[in-house]
Amino acid sequence: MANNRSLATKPSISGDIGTQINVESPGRINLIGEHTDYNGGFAMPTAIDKKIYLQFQKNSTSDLCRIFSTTYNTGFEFSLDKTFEKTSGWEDYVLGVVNELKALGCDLNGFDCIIESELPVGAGISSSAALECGIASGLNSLFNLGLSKMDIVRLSQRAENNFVGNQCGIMDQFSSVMSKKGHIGLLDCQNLDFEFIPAHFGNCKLLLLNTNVSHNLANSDYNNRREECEMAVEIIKKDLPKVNSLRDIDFAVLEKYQQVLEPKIYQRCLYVLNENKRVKKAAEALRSGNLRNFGQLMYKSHEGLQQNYEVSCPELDFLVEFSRDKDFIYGSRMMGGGFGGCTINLIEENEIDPYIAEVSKAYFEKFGIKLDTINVSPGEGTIISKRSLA
Ligand code: GAF
Repeated sequence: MANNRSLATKPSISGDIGTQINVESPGRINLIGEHTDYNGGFAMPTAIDKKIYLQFQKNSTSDLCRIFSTTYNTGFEFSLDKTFEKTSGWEDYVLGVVNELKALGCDLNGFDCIIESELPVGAGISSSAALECGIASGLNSLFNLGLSKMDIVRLSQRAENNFVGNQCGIMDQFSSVMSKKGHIGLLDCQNLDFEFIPAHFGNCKLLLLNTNVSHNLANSDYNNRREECEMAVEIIKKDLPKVNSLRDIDFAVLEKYQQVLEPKIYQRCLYVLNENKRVKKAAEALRSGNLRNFGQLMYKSHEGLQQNYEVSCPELDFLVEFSRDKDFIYGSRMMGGGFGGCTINLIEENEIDPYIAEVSKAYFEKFGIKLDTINVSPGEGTIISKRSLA
């Protein structure tokens, strides 16, 4: 097969050919604004201090590429000259990016890449976007391709849309590359404005609770939500040709179409419009330091995702409900695409340890599943460094 021969041993990036490129490619969190990105709406993501680390070096071949993950002690190799076959594994994120680079006519040669990850897979903190953007950034530097950060964001998104088959929006790739340490971004997904708001959370911290479930229809259900929103836009556009996304309609317009749209589709649209409104309020709450208000908006976001957008699951709902009567938790909601993964919680720092013990016990008693926890803070977007080898 052309692209998925396994590579059992780590290639040595030892130092005899040219330059070594090191990339730190972070995962992301999203405080509020879920499933709004592909609807041209608003979100509040940031990169985090947990990352994928990648090392790149040219090898002496014109087309052999060797990729090795030290985290999973496995690798694969592929030839640039051959057509890539999909594997349905992590390899697809690498191959998808290389495919997009080839489609742009980039001049690539054989290379070796070693990957180490501290991002759990399936937790909803975008290990996939981190891998895509890390590969794209590393190859851009290694082969002097001259791509801008925005080119890298877009081609990584295309890799996921075209090769992996997940019709994701731009939020994950954008925040992994563009974030600023210590800030939350207010991302306008229509014109890609990114306002940095200082992440002043007072005596609170951000805590992720990983359900450790990933309900297996995640990709198809995600794509299906996107299609439902696009169907609504198509219908409304017939009368209002300037409408290109749900961002272009307001509540009054949506009300007019309530009888025309299927009830489920109307419900999806209503969620998106409400969520956009919440994000703007949340940005204002963060700017003015009103964290209680911010937290309440997180809870409302979860309710919308659970009831109207229907992308939550019992495990996520349990964790959010469990937090509700705790005064030291300001807000809690599912994060990311849904159907599993993490909740994000704004919680008073000195309550974190006892809360983890309490919620982990309750979660295990209910589902028989171990709860994982991840402390996160807003980190810098992609960091690239070069080392010249003698
Ligand atoms: C996933 C997607 F990749 C993002 O584009 C976004 O839509 C998110 O789900 C939901 O907000 O992470």
